[in-house]
Amino acid sequence: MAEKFVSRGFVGKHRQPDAALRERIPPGQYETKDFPVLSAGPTPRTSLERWTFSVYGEISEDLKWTWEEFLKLPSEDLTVDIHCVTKWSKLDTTWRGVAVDTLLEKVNFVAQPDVKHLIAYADGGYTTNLPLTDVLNKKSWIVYEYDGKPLAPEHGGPARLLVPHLYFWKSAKWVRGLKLVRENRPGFWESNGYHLYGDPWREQRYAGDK
Ligand SMILES: Nc1nc2c(c(=O)[nH]1)N[C@H]1C(S)=C(S)[C@@H](COP(=O)(O)O)O[C@H]1N2
Ligand SMILES: [Mo]
Repeated sequence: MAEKFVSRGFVGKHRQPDAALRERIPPGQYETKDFPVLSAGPTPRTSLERWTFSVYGEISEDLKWTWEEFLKLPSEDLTVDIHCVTKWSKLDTTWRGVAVDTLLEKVNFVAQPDVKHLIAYADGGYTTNLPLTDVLNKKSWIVYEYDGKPLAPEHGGPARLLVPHLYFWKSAKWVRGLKLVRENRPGFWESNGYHLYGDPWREQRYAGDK
């Protein structure tokens, strides 16, 4: 009995990560249980009374939500794996937030066929670029809870973008708006040597990586 417990709990779970879990770690990454903080500058502090979220750019009418309005939007709980370009991956992270589909619902993309990209803008000046096809169809969210609690300021609270299928630098912390644009222009890290797209499964870490 005791032996069986030890072999299953110790060898099975800790010594040899199960193949299904290993398959969820992209090439060149390792799994961490920690949640490292990576910020290019100080943590901005915007009060919830002054916080707004905007969708603007190449659209006929800008959209804007206050914090109170944002919390009333349909939200969902999600469990996803995240992958940082500095090589850590974290499995089964749990979040709550609003799908970007919900925010872009009223935008008439049929009338704007050239608008195929967006730039996420965050407090503190951070930006990152994304193709529209990578944020729509339940691929990205504006999240405000992590692990059942309000998102901590150092991890992007009150709200951050979450794009789990791309390297985590695309998940802009303290995000305040999405600007719809025609051209795919590099954001902050993309202008500083990171890949324009950033697919962890293709190891698109730096500009020039295929
Ligand atoms: N506004 C903003 N968002 C950001 C960053 C940043 O410096 N500023 N860093 C990015 C990078 S490089 C990573 S890996 C993740 C880190 O998120 P974390 O600190 O919650 O782990 O946030 C991304 N989003
Ligand atoms: Mo990163």
